Amino acid sequence: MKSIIATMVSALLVCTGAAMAQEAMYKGQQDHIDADKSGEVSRQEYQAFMTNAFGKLDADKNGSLSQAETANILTADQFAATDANGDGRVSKDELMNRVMQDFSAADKNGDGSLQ
Ligand SMILES: [Ca+2]
Ligand SMILES: [Ca+2]
Ligand SMILES: [Ca+2]
Repeated sequence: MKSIIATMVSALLVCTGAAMAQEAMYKGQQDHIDADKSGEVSRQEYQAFMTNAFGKLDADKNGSLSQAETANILTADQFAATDANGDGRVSKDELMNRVMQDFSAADKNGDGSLQ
């Protein structure tokens, strides 16, 4: 059974992923997520897209995201929640951990892809 805190964290994760997906849709990048045009986004496709997104967001190419670099997609609270070790920067691992948890939360039937 999920605790209330776990449920709230899941809700936050979904919000962040949804915001990123919306951003991608807005920029006409949905084809980039569904790389093989199967009509579904697989875990691999999602991971590849988010890895690419990390590279684009990391404006100064220092390997981590500052709050300023994520200002368009993360609120201060979302940034703090993603910054697992609390060092004020979101590393690639921290982002990937979060978005892949988000993927799992969104994959309600557990088949490893999002329709
Ligand atoms: Ca696909
Ligand atoms: Ca950076
Ligand atoms: Ca961090």
